[in-house]
Amino acid sequence: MTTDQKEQHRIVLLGPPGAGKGTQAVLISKKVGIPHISTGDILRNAVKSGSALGQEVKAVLDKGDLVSDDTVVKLIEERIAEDDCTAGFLLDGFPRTLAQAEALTELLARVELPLTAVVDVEVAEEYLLERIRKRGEESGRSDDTVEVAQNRLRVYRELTAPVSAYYKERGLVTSVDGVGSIDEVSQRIFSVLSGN
Ligand code: B4P
Repeated sequence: MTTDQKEQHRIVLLGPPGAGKGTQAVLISKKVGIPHISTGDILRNAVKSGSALGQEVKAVLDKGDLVSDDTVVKLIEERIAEDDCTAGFLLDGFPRTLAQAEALTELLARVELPLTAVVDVEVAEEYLLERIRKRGEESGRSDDTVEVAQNRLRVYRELTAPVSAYYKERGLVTSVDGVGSIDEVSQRIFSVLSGN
């Protein structure tokens, strides 16, 4: 591995819906200088554009279910092959299932550029529902109603929580307390990424 590769950051940000992954990802990508890749943003943009993919995924997002692994893995494969990802990237909201995690491992093994860190942002459910409800009021996101958020949390417990265990077995995960101000949480994440 060259010196350049050692300094690269290929990071996955895990956590339940509303944990603040998107909020923190913007700050980390700015500080570290790597692109922020959010599958949630990519899918919402597809819905807005009215593309064939957008029409397909709208109903899934509105219910709080997960878009198919094949679709999301293909989106990520294409995105991380772009030039701006050669120096690293931050994945926010991906992988969300074990199948996605396995696909990502294979994808990165093929190019010999494994993940350098997985950060799991932990927040208790009582805070999550309140944050999501508030965001729904402010942004009007159609999946931010309490009812849909409860389904998203159920989907998280069943399908996404095992992803954290998958990376724990590989010694890659550091958990970070996601309760506190946005600034406090980012300080915790930055100290994990800088190895302090
Ligand atoms: P995402 O866009 O990933 O949304 P999220 O998990 O709800 O949000 P996040 O954790 O990023 O929270 P945020 O920072 O915004 O996914 C949306 C949907 O897309 C999914 O339900 C699924 O259908 C689909 N999808 C996405 N990826 C997929 C995949 N890989 N496979 C299949 N389907 C996929 O923060 C939430 C709120 O809390 C904000 O209002 C924020 O201001 C506030 N907040 C943040 N930090 C805070 C703090 N420290 N204190 C108080 N409030 C805080």
